[in-house]
Amino acid sequence: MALRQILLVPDPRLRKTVEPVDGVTDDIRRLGDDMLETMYDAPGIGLAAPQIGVMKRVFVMDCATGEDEEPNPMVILNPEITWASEETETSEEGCLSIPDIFEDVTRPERIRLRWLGLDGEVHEQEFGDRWAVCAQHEIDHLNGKLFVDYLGPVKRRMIMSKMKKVKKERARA
Ligand code: K1U
Ligand code: ZN
Repeated sequence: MALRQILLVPDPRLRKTVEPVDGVTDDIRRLGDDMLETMYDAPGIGLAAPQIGVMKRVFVMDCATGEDEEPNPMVILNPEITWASEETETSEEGCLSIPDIFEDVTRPERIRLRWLGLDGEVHEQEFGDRWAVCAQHEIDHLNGKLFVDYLGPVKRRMIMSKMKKVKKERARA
């Protein structure tokens, strides 16, 4: 397993719609392992492949809270939302590509997700709570969308200009 570098905004790769995977191969299994290691190390509760520069429809997530839930790492290939609730919920989101910024985003409260698993089987399951929020955030990444796109233009521009400075500082360090 290897830690991968997480891209920061602005980066054109974070604005692309990425391609489905053809199937489960050793490379895809390795990618899933690397993404989980990178996500836990960050630390985060999700990570999408384009965030490490891999332009494939793959994301990982583990929204189990350390206190009362066992770790539940999930590797999700070619996800599709097959149903979303009319009820919405607003919750605070962060992004490993936009570090140290947390803002409220409103999304459907529950979703039904269909995906290809590393076992080669198609799975379908309903998600709520943090799992639903995280899956929607990660699928947005696969379509080149970021959580700041849900904010007003003034807030979004402030965040993007702060991120340009952060990237410059990190490049100098
Ligand atoms: O996709 C990403 O950028 C990862 C992101 C996922 C996410 C967080 C919150 C709401 C929706 C999606 C993160 O994991 S940011 C870090 C974070 O939320 C966190 C880190 C440590 C412990 C708990 C949460
Ligand atoms: Zn993100």
